Amino acid sequence: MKPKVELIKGDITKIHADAIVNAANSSLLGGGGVDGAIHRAGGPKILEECRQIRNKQGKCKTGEAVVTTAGNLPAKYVIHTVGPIWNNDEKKCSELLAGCYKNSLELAESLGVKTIAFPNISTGVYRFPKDLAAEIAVQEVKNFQTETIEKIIFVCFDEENEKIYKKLLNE
Ligand code: AR6
Repeated sequence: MKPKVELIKGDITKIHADAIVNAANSSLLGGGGVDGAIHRAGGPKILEECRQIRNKQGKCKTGEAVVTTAGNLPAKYVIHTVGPIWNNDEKKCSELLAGCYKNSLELAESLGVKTIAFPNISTGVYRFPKDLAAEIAVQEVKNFQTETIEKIIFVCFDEENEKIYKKLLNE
């Protein structure tokens, strides 16, 4: 099945989807940016579940993903993935970012998720170049083979990302 791919400009905490993805850090204990927004809007239950995951498996490695429920958010699940911090090693950073999308999608598939929303992972504090990050995100989403996911939403918070995704998705 080929999922529908959509672009929305706005705040991912407002999205009604089965799963929203969080651009977390390896501590899983929250931070700023979209991570801060998700924990603020979702309430303490998400952090509590993150703590339990940490107690069980330790930190979350870059490129990997874990899941919690979504607390007070309109989604069912939050998939927390850890993007790479951009360091000019384009090959390595690109592989790790691709892993974030692929592992999040695989986790979503295993949960029977039909709709999933992604923020622009690593393009904030982690300084990944936005053009390259968008190319990787769109490619991973388009390559993904799925039986359950019907819709994938890219949620762009800033205008620059919105422009980049608009152009890429119209090609
Ligand atoms: N909804 C959707 N996208 C958002 C929102 C929102 N409410 N708020 C920001 N963005 P960042 P990173 C966009 O910095 O670069 C955190 O402290 C933002 O415009 O949130 O992966 C974590 O704990 C940008 O395009 O995540 C980590 O320590 C994108 O989300 C670190 O930041 C990602 O920006 C992760 O850095």
